[in-house]
Amino acid sequence: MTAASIQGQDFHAIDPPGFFLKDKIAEGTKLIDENIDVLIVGSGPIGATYARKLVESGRKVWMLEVGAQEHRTPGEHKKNAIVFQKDVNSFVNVIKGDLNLLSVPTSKVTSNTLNPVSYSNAAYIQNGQNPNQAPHVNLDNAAATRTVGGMAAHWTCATPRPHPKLELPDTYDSKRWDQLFSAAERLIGTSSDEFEDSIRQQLVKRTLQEAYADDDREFKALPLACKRSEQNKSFVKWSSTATVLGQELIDILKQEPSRAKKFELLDEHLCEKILPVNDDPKQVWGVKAQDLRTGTDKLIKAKQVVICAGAVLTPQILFNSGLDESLPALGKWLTEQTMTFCQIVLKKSLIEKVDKDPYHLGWKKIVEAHRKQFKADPLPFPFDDPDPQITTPVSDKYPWHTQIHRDAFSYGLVPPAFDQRVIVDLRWFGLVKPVESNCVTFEHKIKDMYGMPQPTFNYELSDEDAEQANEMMNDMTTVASKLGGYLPGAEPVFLPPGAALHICGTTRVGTSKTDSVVDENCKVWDFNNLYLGGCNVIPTRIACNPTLTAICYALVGAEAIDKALG
Ligand code: FAD
Ligand code: G3F
Repeated sequence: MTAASIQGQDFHAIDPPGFFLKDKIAEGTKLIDENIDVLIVGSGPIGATYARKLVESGRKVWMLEVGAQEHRTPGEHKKNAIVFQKDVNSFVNVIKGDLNLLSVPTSKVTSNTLNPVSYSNAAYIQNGQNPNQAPHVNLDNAAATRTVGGMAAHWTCATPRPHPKLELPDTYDSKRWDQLFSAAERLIGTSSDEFEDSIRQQLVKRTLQEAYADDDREFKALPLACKRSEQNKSFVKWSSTATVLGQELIDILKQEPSRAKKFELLDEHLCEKILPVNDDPKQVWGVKAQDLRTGTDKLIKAKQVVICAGAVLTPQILFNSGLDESLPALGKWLTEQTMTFCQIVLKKSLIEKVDKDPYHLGWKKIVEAHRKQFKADPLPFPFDDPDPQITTPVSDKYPWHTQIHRDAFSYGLVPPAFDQRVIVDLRWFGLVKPVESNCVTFEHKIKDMYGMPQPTFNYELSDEDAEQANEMMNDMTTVASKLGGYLPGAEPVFLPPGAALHICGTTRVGTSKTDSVVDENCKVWDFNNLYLGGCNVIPTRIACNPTLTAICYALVGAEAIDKALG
């Protein structure tokens, strides 16, 4: 049972309301005044960071999440189910099912082969599409995951630190950043060791280190937020919102609802807008939310409000609250990485090397044991040999982030004819410079399927970024050629814009209201008690996976809120 069952008072009993709301208050609206210190919108890893820190400081925290709690442990990574660890391929369909595209241009064409008796028309808005989205400036694959845990319910867990010169924002000095990254890595559980014992990890790493020996290029373990089980070496526990919340907060959530609870999560609750205090527009009174199961509106009072609803749905809530005019940078300066992808089948010559144990890493013994048990297996790799997880980080000469690994995503399903042990994925992520005109705007009249303003993208690469994407593609194919030949159907491609799911900048941190939305503490300009979190606050171009950096900002935000609460 969630706190939704704590009865709010009927709205008409409250006099005077104390907040500003233009909408007509629907009958049956509940007013919730539970002496909440901090109300967090969004249960992804960033909302969880705020929650963990603030509950630890003794604050009373409530969290709203539009998605459902699907797992008995709130925010658990779905890949921690053994079925997906046995077959990572099948996880592709989970991701596909969870990602909801944010802006789909309206297709005016129905099918030419439709039986002429059937109903057919080019409706104004069909299937949640967006008639105002120009296809050539769309972020076609930009999506949101609406579930308790957010995208971290199925993320890859890659948590590298950004390059200090090429990616890292100058919001804090290097000492402060270093402290923040260490704290963020502890919170999410980043490690570079969990795949190091794998034969394929060692084989791929050594092969590339040798191929680039003259170039001084670094190939190393991809930092991943996960932990290999001590009892069962083939099981990896992937970090998620549940990891960030920690056992104490999860235990609190499992308790029965009561006024004394320090932490509460209301799932299937849509935050529609923030409500300013009646006579003080700098002060937020609370939020207007909708309980999607009952359709009841709830007006929830809180001393501080934090919105961590993802890089597009966070500015959506601010827009819906009428803040687009007072926050001129809202939705602007959007960056999304360019992305290239291919999959290779490992070279015969590399696989044949394994028996000989050329690097004296103890492969011989492992292979012999495997061969003894599985005589018919032509491959030397044990079935539970962990997948390779390697990166060659952003550098001056190669200014892109890379992942040479196995990963499930909504693309890259390996055909059953191929043994997955010989497949390696290559994903390259490019830097894109923030420009004001790259943005997400919101429609006043068109609503998404949750009744919120429809997002529309306007996103174009500069010539310089396009050139760099081309170089990045060439680099990926060169690295691929050292490892093997392309898996048929997975030859090198540029993925559709938005595929990285690393949108940043839409509510960026800065020093003035004209070109940013929040200050260095993640507090919204002109507000006393409204904070934001997410990759949306990252103001710089960034090629590596941005969530770790977003956690750093949330740590700063949580500290500022705690201080403000006194
Ligand atoms: P989210 O995780 O998006 O959570 C926001 C939450 O807010 C959602 O649960 C949403 O339902 C909720 N919400 C939205 N609107 C409302 C509303 N109006 N009311 C109430 N709730 C609302 N990043 C990395 O750094 N490394 C990786 O390896 C990596 N791998 C990824 C792999 C995949 C397949 C995907 C899809 C993403 C990956 N990412 C990765 C991106 C990463 O998951 C996100 O950066 C991260 O989850 C962002 O956290 P967040 O809490 O800001 O937002
Ligand atoms: C991204 O969002 C992640 O950050 C990567 F780590 C992951 O490999 C990729 O999605 C999958 O395309």
